[in-house]
Amino acid sequence: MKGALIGCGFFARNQLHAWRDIDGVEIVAICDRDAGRLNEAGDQFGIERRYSDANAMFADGGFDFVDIATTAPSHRPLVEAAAKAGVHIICQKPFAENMADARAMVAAAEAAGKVLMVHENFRWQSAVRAAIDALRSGAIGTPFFGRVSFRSGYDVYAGQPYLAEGKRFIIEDLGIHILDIARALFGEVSAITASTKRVNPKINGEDVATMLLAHQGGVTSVVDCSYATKRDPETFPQTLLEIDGTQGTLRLDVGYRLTIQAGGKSETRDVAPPVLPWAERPWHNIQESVAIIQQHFVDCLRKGRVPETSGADNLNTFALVEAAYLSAAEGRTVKLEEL
Ligand code: NAD
Ligand code: 89Y
Repeated sequence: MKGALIGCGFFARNQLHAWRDIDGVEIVAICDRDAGRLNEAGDQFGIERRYSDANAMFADGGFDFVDIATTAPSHRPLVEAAAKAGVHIICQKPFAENMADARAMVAAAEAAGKVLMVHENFRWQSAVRAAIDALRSGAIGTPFFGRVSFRSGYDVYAGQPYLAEGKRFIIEDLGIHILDIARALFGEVSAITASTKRVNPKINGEDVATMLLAHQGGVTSVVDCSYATKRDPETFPQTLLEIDGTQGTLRLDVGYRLTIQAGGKSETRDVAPPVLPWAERPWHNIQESVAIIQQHFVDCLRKGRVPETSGADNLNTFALVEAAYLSAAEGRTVKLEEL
């Protein structure tokens, strides 16, 4: 299976490492408008075909899928070009800049008969996945309350300076993953109430968001995110979980410790992710999930299955982002059917 990658920036390095480790997959071409980044990635990963223009790369072809690792403004034109070129697609989050673009991208891939997966990797983190599996196996009965929490003071702006510049920040960039985990755990959402705040005066968007979700299946969850939390231990990039069910409780605590209490017993497991050979702490958690989601994409293509985080699935996560901003702006609960 041959692939091409567009966007050789901060995060793409992880994706290129992960592709190199997947059996039977080769990245044969890369593209970036920035010549320095393009050549650095090409030299590091030994990729000869290099393009500054994605359309020229699509015209030359010779690959089965494209991995779009650019930021959101370029996603729609690149996904549409990929669909036109007849290749399968992985696209980074945030999937789009608005719902209309997101829906158009899903429609373009469907019309071309190609697989479109969003690189929504947090639900694939091994610690989070251990919690999802335990919950789905009925370990604590039927859940009725959940808290999905990400609070940190880590300097994300150093590696990703654009995060400090946008009008929107934490919900669109990070909350999107945490909302997606809430969906993976508790199902679709009927209504959301959100409040946001900017604590760091040096950025333009919000760096704190607290969201209350009413899930269709009856769970109430709190999704809280902060990049203004100065605390020891610094837990970046761990997502913490508190889930109460009819038969017990599940907690994913700091240090990747998963505790399940049910039937009078308490079991604590270490679900820490491995540090892959090319990974480094504290990013190893995210980096491992990149390898897992890319393997999932390849497995789905080989078996003719729809990826768990397909473009169509991600419309519901992206709708939560839009609904959260609307709720915070208008100071009201937003029903998802409004979007
Ligand atoms: P970046 O700005 O460092 O890199 C993006 C690169 O894309 C740049 O080098 C830019 O020149 C190139 N580019 C943009 N538009 C292009 C176009 N039309 N054609 C060719 N090249 C183009 O950004 P980043 O920090 O690497 O983030 C990329 C995406 O990855 C973002 O959407 C971000 O949210 C996402 N991200 C995801 C995770 C995750 O865990 N899933 C983590 C970090 C970042
Ligand atoms: O861009 C973000 C992401 O997707 O994961 C963490 C991050 O790099 C900073 O918030």
